[in-house]
Amino acid sequence: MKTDRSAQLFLEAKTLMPGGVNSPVRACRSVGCEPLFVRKASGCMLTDVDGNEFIDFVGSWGPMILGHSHPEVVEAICRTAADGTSFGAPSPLEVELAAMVCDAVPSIEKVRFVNSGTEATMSAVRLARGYTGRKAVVKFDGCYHGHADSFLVKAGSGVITLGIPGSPGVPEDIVKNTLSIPYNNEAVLEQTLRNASLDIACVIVEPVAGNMGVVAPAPNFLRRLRELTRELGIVLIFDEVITGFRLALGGAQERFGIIPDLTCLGKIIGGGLPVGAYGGKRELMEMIAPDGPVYQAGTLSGNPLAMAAGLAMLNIVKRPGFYAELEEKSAWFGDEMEKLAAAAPVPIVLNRIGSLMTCFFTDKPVTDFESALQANTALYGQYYRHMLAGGVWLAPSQFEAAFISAAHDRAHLEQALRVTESSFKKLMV
Ligand code: KE4
Repeated sequence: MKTDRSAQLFLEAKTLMPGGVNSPVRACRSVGCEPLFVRKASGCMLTDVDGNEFIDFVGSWGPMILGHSHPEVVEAICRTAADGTSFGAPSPLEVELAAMVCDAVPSIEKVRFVNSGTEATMSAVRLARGYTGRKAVVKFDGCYHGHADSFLVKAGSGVITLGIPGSPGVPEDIVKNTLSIPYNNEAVLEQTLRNASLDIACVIVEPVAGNMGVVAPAPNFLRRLRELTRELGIVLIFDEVITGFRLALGGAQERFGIIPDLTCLGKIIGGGLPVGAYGGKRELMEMIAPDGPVYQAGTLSGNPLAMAAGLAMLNIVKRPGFYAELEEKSAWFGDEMEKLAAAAPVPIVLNRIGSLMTCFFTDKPVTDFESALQANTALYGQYYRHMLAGGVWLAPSQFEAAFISAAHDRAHLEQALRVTESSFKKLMV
């Protein structure tokens, strides 16, 4: 595969930006190759600057549930841009998108738009601390909630991909208020939350983990978490930046029937433009300035261009049958992948929920961070490189998700299965 132009761009990029990228995982360090630079994308296909084409299973890490350059999304962006992109003043489109989010997400009575998932989660934690007057935050090993200081404790995604233990620059007295405990472990959860000395403001959780690779909640885990936090007056925050509008119109909380106090959103609600959001019960959200004393602000929050992209995308995903069709296609693909994994020369465990999946190169079930870390990342690197050479674009990390979109048709998925079969056969321990 010709990659001269990407190589040239990467050389220049590295002189201008840390690692030559604007987000660490894109540097492809953990899969033993240099990143390819993308020129354009349409539907489920990406085209790099050397003209190579790939079936895309990253989808910009989740936003592209419709596939790239969906005509209705592009049209909405172009039409809106002609009237101005950001005013720093209220505009009708944010009211429309807020109404749609409040209508779709069971826990959200009021919502505040921000510009990224990180802003959403850090603001939700600040709100929980302001509401309860308590300091401690409980998160789960392997879950990633963005790069705000208090979350960089045993975090997933790029933090574990790059083997960064936490991060320099995060003062000890910030992270001393963050407790990270094992995902899916009810006993440790109960013991921790009942430890009154811990002064816990909130628990933040990915209701389905996507940042240690895909790990579903154990059957009773979310229910127990909801019961305990309600009993102890601890704010329960669902970080649905990945799962929101992905696993159902109402996200994981609709799929599992567990309603948190606050929900964080991102990715899909921006239609590919930078949008995050946090929302929840009126009583909590009215603590946020200017109604209440908990401060949070943002120059580009709610800007009409991003709102228009999000509205266009949500107007399509809320159409009857959208999730049923995505679910059926993903289940079929997952079943075919299971067959290939069973026939592979190395042990592979496939975790899938809805249109999210991860192939773990391990022989044991992956139910938490500890078991995810048993995966053979060198084998994942081989898999990644074979798939890329075969024209399939995967997450450049064992600890991420693959995303199926509405744009992945049967022909593309069958092609991806053929490349997977040949890639699995080439794997060598
Ligand atoms: P952003 O600040 O990157 O918009 O969102 C942070 C975030 C919060 N919560 C969850 C559950 C997330 O998955 C994320 C970001 N996801 C990663 C990939 N797993 C973004 C990719 C990247 O960091 O480049």
